[in-house]
Amino acid sequence: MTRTALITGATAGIGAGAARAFVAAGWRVIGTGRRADRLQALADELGAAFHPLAFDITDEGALDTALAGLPEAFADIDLLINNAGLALGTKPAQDSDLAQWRTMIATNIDGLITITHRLLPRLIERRGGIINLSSVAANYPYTGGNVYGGTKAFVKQFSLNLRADLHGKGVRVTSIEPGMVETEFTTVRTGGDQAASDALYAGSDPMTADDIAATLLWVAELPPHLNINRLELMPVSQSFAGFQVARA
Ligand code: 8X3
Repeated sequence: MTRTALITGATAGIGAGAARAFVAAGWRVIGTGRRADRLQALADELGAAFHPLAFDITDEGALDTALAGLPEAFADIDLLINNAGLALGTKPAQDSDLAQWRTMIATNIDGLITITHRLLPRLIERRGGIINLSSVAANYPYTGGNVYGGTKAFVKQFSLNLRADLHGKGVRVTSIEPGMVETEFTTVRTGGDQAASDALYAGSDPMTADDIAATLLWVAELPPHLNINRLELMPVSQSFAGFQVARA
């Protein structure tokens, strides 16, 4: 039986890679995002198995209208991949822009919980699954991570708490916590600084959107009695640094 995945943030990066991987594996995919032209390009590429659904995840009314208008062939959603999210800013908290903090919370937390809340009844009915894109930033503090890391820690803990609430319902929930993946993530974070993005990834052999897409598909296609609770991934070139000490 063909299964249907709804992937948020499918206009680029991990979300677009996941849309391609899931369609190639025989899934139907609903790809959501703000940029209708990018979703349409993906629809042109992937054909009838892909349904573009353009709306802003921070706009609850638009989200409801979009979900209500799903064609019948895509209405039975088996898997929600909460991928939409962003980091804005690299400055320490004391120099950060409050508006950027609020935008991250609106997308990474408010948008994610809203679509999850809306789809939970269908996912329970179909004994489906939820895969949430958290980050290594949920697990390790770093300078400039402030609210971004806080939102990703929320996503991780929300995932684990969903597991507890969904106990016995047959619904799988997974928190995926990637480290460095080369996508538009850093150009978005730096307000379009391509040189900063190139410098960050240069020579580091970072993970790719396709690496994470393959991981998402693996998690989704595991036998139904298995649940990956949390999965943290890094490129081999990325590891941990120590504490810092301020001296008088
Ligand atoms: C961001 C992960 O390692 O690029 O979610 O800061 S990292």
